Amino acid sequence: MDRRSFLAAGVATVLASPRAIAQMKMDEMPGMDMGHAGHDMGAAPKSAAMLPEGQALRELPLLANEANAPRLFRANLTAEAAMVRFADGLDTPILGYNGMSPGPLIEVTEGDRVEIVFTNQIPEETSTIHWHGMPVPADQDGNPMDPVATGTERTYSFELPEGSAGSYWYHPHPHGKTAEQVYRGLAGAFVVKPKADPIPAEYGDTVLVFTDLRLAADGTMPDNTMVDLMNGRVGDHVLVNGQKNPALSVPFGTKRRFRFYNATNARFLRLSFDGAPMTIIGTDGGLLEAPVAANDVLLSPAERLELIVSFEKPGTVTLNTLDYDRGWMGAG
Ligand SMILES: [Cu+2]
Repeated sequence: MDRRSFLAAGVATVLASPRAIAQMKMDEMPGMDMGHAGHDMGAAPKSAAMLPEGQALRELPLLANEANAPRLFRANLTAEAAMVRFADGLDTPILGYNGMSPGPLIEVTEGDRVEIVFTNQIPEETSTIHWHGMPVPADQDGNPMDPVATGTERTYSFELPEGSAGSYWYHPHPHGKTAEQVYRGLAGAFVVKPKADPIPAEYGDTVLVFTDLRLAADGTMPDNTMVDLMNGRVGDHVLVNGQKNPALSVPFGTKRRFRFYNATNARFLRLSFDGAPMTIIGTDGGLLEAPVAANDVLLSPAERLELIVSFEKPGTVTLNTLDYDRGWMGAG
């Protein structure tokens, strides 16, 4: 056996359980509770829908650059209704960018000019594209004051300054509909590469977008409940690039670069590889000045991390989500 694989596995089911939701722990600051021993939680979906697991990890398709000029990235993104198959035999209506969720991966280089023609084809809803964390002018950042009506388009254009390399993402930000449009599928990764990358190219650059899916037995996504509105929406399945517990094979004895994106609405992800050392090399703000070795990492919603993982031995390595109590608010 000369290949080594990892499974991105395990829903931290305690986060979705009624008992956890009934707790009132306002004194615990989210993000501060790194001390307690985590454990591997099995998946226990509340719905009857079964998702296939163990499929080969889908690489996010790149958004093609249609410009043929240096330092210019020009492309089209359309927000639209689409149909996907998460569970065997069930079609799920979603919203997707260019028909897919997560949306296509945007990859540019610092210093590039970016022009994205955005078309809103969501029936009867305004939308925008917000460039999360990116240094873009206020009139280009897709804020709720700048809605794009259904059936219309607008071009977002901005220049990414030197020093802006990092892991960002894009998502809608219309008034009153942001969370819903995101959980229905509208979110994508936006990577700004440095001109001179200190990380060796042979480590690759694999983007893992974690989303949180709630699926009814008929394959549809249920609307938000009152608890969702209070606590944020937590689903039944953590997906990685739209798949449940996908597998990736890499040659052992190699190092790989990953970008983790927490694109869930309200789930804190504590992630750990069993048996493969992790080194944090970057955060929301781009590369760190010095790498930090870590046994596990915590990603709050919307947060990103860049990591190097060292696959030293043959065999299977599992990426687990560990128990994390973020402190729930509720009536119990
Ligand atoms: Cu955002």
